[in-house]
Amino acid sequence: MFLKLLRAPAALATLLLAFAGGALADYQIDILPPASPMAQEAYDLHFGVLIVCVVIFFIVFGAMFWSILKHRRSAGAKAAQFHENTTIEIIWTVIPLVVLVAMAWPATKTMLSMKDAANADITIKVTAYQWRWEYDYQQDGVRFFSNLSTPRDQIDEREGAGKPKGENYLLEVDRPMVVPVGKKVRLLITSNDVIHGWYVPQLGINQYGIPGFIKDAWFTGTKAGTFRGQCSQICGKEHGYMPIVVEVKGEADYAKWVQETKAKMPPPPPPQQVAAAAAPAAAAEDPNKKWTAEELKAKGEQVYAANCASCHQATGKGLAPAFPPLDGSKIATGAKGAHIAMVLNGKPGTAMAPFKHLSDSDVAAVVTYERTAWSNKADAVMPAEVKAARK
Ligand SMILES: [Cu+2]
Repeated sequence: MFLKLLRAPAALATLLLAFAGGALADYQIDILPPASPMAQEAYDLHFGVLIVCVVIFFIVFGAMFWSILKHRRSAGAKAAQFHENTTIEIIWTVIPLVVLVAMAWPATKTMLSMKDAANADITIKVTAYQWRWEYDYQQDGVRFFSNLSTPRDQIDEREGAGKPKGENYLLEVDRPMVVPVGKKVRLLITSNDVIHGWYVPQLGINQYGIPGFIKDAWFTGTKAGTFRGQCSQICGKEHGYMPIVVEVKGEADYAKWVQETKAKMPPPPPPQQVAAAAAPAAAAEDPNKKWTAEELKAKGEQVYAANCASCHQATGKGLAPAFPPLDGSKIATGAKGAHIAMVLNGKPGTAMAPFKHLSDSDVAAVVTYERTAWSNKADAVMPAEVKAARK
């Protein structure tokens, strides 16, 4: 009878072993192999903490089952009656505390280094759209959209099962992000419409793209290869159709890719056009012109739009955290002189650049505009005052 009972589990175990050797070998039981230092640290933390959990599991359940068996009533055990054993209470508080701190310490270290995107070799601005990604290489001048490339007839299943799915079904794009191996890549992640998430598990990055904010993340590709991910925030009806593909290449291959991609990009606007856009109405101006407050304000609005609005925004509300609001700010509501000096000289150590290159009337106009729009001072600043303020 007893042997008969054992037979069924034995057969089941044999079946499972057969699976493990054959069919199950095709499956990944592990998480994806890490391909960046941060992903490696996350991977090590994952298994480190898992081992701690398993050890605790065996200690706790071992003690429990041993106690149940050893001190069972049928064996004649009598329950001990004691309360408030201070020593035991201290021990069972201190041990878990030590275990928790021992796990939190390396986890916090990893979290902090994940956020340290300083000293990067390459910076790429990543902008999310419904439903695709845009990559803008800050140093190399390459900028393009990356779209899902899985054919629609593999996706549509309105009539029958559709075409057979490809190997990288819904995880393939027309133009992947390409980066050189071994270089620190800083990503500036933002969004154009709703919240998206730039998530590539093997690179150890899962970062929200939030409209109006720029969040940074970094990775260093430790090995060449193709790494795939997806948008990780439900962002609308085609959320599942905005995959991410990152190709990590050798340095020479990367340089070649930059050249080829640049050649395919639309030509930049001619320099005269850029200069004209940056300084409207900078053309020949009578230096002795007598300005009215209204004229300065109107001109200032143009100068502001061309030079200031990209950071401080057209509304004057700024763009947190790098670009403070002007609306009601200390500078806009404070003394004229400090305001003029800020525009002329900028603020060292911040994103505020000096605007010395603007003409006296441009600076006077923009200061007048800012003070009229975002302070209740409404005082006009004349070009002569700017001239006097220049060193
Ligand atoms: Cu999305």
